[in-house]
Amino acid sequence: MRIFSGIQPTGRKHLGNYLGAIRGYVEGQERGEGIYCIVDLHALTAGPDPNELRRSVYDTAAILIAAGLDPERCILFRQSDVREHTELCWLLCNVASFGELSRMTQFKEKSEQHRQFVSSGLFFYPVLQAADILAYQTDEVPVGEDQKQHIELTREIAQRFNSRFGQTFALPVHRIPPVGARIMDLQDPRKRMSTTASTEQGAVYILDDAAIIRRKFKGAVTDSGKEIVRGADKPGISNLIDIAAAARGVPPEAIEKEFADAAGYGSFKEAVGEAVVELLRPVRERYEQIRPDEEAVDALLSRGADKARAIASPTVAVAREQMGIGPVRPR
Ligand code: AQP
Repeated sequence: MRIFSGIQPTGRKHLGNYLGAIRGYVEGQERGEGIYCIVDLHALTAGPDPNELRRSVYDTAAILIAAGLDPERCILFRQSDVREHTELCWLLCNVASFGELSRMTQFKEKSEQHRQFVSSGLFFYPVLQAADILAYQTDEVPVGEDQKQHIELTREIAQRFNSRFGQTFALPVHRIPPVGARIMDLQDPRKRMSTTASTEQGAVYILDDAAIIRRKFKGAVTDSGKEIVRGADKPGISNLIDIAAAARGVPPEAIEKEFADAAGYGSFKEAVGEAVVELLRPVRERYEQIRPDEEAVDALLSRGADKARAIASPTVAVAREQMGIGPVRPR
């Protein structure tokens, strides 16, 4: 079982990233061969400051290790260190259609956000993601719900490539956690908690300290009524129930039962905040020990890249060959 996933570099990874994806990475290294990549090339699509981008790769690596990734048991690396990703991306661009890329929800949403300059990098984002995944003959991709459409596109591209040029790529499936696949913004629970679109109060960051986390939950927007139950007309409470369930590792029904007699939303919000404080505290503490030693983090990313390259390179060589790239070979 080969498990692969990529994550954008930033020191501001949020609770959605943690519950929707990072916990799945950690669990993945128990079940199979986990390969995890910090996607600095994808991050270029947001036009980051170059020095900030470089540093944020260390921030993310330290967060992932603090959350439980063990570089001795999985492969953790920086995307740009393995050039095979960009080469395969270009090969796959010729197999992905303009129409299907135009229909990607993330592209439509982000091009709205960056209306003054929509880069073609943003348009090709899912093709680079497909290259990341397919280069490793991936079986499973742990992601949050927002990435489901991109994984479906990856399968589509792989199938098309295989039928046009011959069997080359494994077809990956996405793995979405049963609870926590779509954590919503605390201030606007109809919107996904997001690094770029959420306000400071709407998102809880993995590195927020306990007082800030408590304050954000205290101020979380709730709904009319008093019942602590999930429902389409209760997006705020439904989100808080899901967060509490995911943080404590119990089904949402158990949370509804536990708080069935609660006097109101106030004490429930406090309890959810407390569960998240306890969940994130050890991660933040380990992060503080790991992050200062940039040389050590760099060395492990670079060892990870060597291991990743050794896996990706033969697949990309086959893809080149199948497409007719390179010299004529004697039969
Ligand atoms: N709100 C969320 N709930 C559950 N999972 C989520 N993920 C993102 N938001 C939520 C999952 O986190 C993983 C890493 O995401 P990413 O950093 O590569 O970027 P993203 O998916 O585009 O989401 P972000 O971090 O909020 O960034 P922006 O603001 O740029 O969209 C992915 O598996 C994702 O599904």
